[in-house]
Amino acid sequence: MKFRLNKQAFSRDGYCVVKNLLNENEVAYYDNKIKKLANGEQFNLGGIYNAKEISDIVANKKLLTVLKELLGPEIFFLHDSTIMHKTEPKNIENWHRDNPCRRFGIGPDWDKNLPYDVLRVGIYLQPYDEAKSCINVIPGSHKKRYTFREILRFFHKKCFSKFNEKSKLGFLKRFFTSLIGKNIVTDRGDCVIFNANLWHTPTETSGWKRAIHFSYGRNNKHSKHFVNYYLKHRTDITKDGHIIDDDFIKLLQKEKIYYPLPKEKIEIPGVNREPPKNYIN
Ligand SMILES: O=C(O)CCC(=O)C(=O)O
Repeated sequence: MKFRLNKQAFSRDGYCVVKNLLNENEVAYYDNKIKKLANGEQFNLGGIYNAKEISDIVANKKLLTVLKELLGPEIFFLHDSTIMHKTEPKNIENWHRDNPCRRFGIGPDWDKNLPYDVLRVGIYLQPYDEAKSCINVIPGSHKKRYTFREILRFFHKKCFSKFNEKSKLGFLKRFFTSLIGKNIVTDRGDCVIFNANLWHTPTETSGWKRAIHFSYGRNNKHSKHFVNYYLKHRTDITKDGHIIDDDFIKLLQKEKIYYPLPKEKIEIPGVNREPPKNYIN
């Protein structure tokens, strides 16, 4: 099956949508497995290797074909992954980046000579009619520090960050959210691929949201830092790489998408938001 990709728009905006990446049978399979794993609870499982019945999704042939179109013939799975079974509250808007160096221009992720190319993949399993779930992105924010939307995001954060689910003026916050970012509607089987350094946020849902997120990159320093960040700095999300299941590693090796697990934690300038003293990019 051939998916239509606009590579020029992907490079400019930092995201693309692959409608119906998974067919009905695949959606039903993964959806049921996640429902069973979650057992009716809110659930955000870090480490897809913890869920053997669904971990093969990272080697889905159609997905790998699309990713190779975007990144080139040699791609690697970068070891962070989350399985989601949750509802998102009202006023959830919390734009963030997923790369290690989140402040624009600070740290090796922003090296002008090697454009950032770690990609996040979100695969959604719930019908939009049921969950009303979107991912909201700020197009172009992976490349530009200041855009009109970015300035609005700054004011949004200053004015609305204290608004919680019960705030009477929450509608104002939601109105501004729709001005700032682009709401991408997600339906059963859809896949959204975005640069890990693109501002994005989930939006509120009206029902259970089931989704799987993980990342890919090329063999370069961005992938090296990303893997090290998630396995050695963010052990709150992923457990230390040493416990990754052997069968999962064999699957990655068979598909030639295995990125070596790091032995040591490395320092990544800019990773803690503040630039280190005397840092020059
Ligand atoms: O896909 C979504 O709805 C949001 C995912 C997200 O925020 C993330 O992966 O960091």
